[in-house]
Amino acid sequence: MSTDQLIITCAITGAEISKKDFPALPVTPAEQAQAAKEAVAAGASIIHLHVRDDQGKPSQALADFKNAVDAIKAAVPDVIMQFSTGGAVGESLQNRLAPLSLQPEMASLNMGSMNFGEELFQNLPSDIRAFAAEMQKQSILPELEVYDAGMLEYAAKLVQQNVLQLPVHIQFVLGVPGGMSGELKNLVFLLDRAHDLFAADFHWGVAGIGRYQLPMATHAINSGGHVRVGLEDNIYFRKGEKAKSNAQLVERVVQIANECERKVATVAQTRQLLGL
Ligand code: KMH
Ligand code: ZN
Repeated sequence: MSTDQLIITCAITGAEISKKDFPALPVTPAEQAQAAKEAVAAGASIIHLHVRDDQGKPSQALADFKNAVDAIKAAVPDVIMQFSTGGAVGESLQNRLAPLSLQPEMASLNMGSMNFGEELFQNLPSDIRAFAAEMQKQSILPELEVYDAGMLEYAAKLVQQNVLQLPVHIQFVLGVPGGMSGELKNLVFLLDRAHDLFAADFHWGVAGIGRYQLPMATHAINSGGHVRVGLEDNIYFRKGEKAKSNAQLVERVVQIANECERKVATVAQTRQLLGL
């Protein structure tokens, strides 16, 4: 589905980076609320959310999600929240599902197992179906996280089986060591396959990891896709220069979009585009 409106998602925290490695990473509810507020002011309409416990460790505990969500909602009442169900590598299925009882508008749905750096990120077919069923039950829109071509094929299979409904919303996550890299030809290939599999009945965005963030965002802006940026995916503003904040990464996407005459979607427009 092509649109002139550009949805910007900001992945403000993630599960892989620690505050020790990157002091500007928002990890407390207050820091996450401030980061979300700045990202939305800069042009983001969706916050992809991982949370931490009071030691700063990745957590899927309901109480930790609730604290973060309450703080974010107080700071930016209208923002679209997209909970991570991936969590940190090794988290149990049960824990990954737990925060969905807070009924966010969106949640991530990881479309397959893979090596994730040196670790195994496990998403068995039965896990994926369980996540999809829970999201459907709670009226949560799944964002299909696709790291590799086989995961796109599996998404099409789940549509055939009526486990997922059209239009699907796909996020290509490119550049994770263990998945497809963020080379342009990979994104072009994935988009081509997505058209074969879903005709025009899908929305897509791209999250380029590390040095792929900027080129992937630029390509999406120029080809009708949507963009995810944020410190979860990339902590550099440019080679050798760390990002100051999530908002700084969003601001650059907005600048490029403006230059390319692509309008940045408001929160209300994003809801309308994605049928939330
Ligand atoms: N932290 C990664 C293992 C998601 O949010 O659903 C998985 C991840 C994807 O970040
Ligand atoms: Zn994530």
